[in-house]
Amino acid sequence: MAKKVLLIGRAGMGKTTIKELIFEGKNSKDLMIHPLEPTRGITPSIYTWMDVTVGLFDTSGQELPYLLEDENEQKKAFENSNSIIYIFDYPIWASQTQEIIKEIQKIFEILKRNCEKAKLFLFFHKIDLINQKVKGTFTILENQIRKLLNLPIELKIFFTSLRPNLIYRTYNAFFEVLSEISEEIMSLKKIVNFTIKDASKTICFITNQNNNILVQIISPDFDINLISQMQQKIILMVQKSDESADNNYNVNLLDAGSKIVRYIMSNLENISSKFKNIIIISETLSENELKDMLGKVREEISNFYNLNELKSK
Ligand SMILES: Nc1nc2c(ncn2[C@@H]2O[C@H](COP(=O)(O)OP(=O)(O)O)[C@@H](O)[C@H]2O)c(=O)[nH]1
Ligand SMILES: [Mg+2]
Repeated sequence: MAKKVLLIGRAGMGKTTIKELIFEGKNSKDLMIHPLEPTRGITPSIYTWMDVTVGLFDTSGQELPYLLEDENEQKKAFENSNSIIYIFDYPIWASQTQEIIKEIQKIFEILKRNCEKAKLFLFFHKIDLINQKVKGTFTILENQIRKLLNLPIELKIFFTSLRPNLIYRTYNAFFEVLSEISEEIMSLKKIVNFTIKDASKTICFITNQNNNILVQIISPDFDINLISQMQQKIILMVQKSDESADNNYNVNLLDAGSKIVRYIMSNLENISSKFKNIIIISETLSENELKDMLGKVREEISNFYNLNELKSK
C-alpha cells in the first residue's frame, strides 16, 4: 500500500526544490524513481523509501487557491493523504503573516472535512534569509506561530533551508515526516528508545548512505538547545568517516558549543545497507557505559533485521 504525501503551499516557497533534493538528488542511490504522468497542477511521483512506497504529490502554487476554495479539487488532492506538508517561507511570513495564518486555518478545516487521519506538518522554509540578529530564535518564532494559530502540541513545525550549513534541517524534517509512515523506522525507533531510555542526557543518531540523519532518538531530559548544533557536527563527522576507515568504537569528545560531551560512533552497514553509521552522544555516560550501550543497541538492531529476514523467508 502506497502512502500519500501531499506538498502544498504558494508558488515559489520551495516545494519542488525540496522534493528534488530529498528524492531526486544525485546521491539518492537508495531511491527507486518511477515518475508518473503529471495531472493538471498536481504532479505525483512514486518513490521507495525504507519499507514504504511514497506517492508524493507536488502541487503547483497556482493550484493552491483552487485547493483552498473548490471542494472537488480538495477532495481530489486531500483524500487518502497520510501526511500533508504545508510550506511557507520566511519572506512571506514576515510580509503576509495574517494571510498565511488564514491559509493554514483553512487547511485545518479542509483536513477535518476530507481526511481527519492525515497528519499535517508545517515547514517554515528559507530560514537562511532570516536576519542574523533574529537567528537562533526559532523557539520564539515557533511560539509566536503556535500562539497565533492555537496549534495543538502534536503538530510539528520545522525550520528548514537549502543553504549548505542548514540543509541538514530539511533532511531531518522530511525524514521525520516519512518516518511516521514507515513501520520499519517506527520499530527501529522503539528498539533504540528502549535501550537508551534509562540513560540520562543521551541522544542516538542513525545515518544513511548519503550521510543524512535518518533517525534520531533522544532521552527525555536531553538539552534540546544542543540538538541542532549536534546534528550539524554529526553530519560533518560522518562525512569525514568516509575518508578514514576508523571503525574501532572509540569514545571521543565532541565540542557542542556550550558543553563538551562524549560520543561513540560505529558503522552499521554490516547490519543493513540502508544505514551507514550509528552515533551515541551523552552528557552523562562514562566511556565504558557508552561502549556497552553501543554494543546493546547494535545487537538489538541486528536482531530486529535478522528477525525480519526470517519472517520474509
Ligand atoms: N533563499 C532560499 N531560497 C530557496 C530555498 N529553497 C528554495 N529556494 C528558492 O525558491 C525558489 C522557488 O522554489 P520552488 O521549489 O520552485 O518553489 P515551489 O513553487 O514551491 O515549488 C527557487 O528559486 C529556489 O531556488 C532556501 O532554502 N533558501
Ligand atoms: Mg513547484
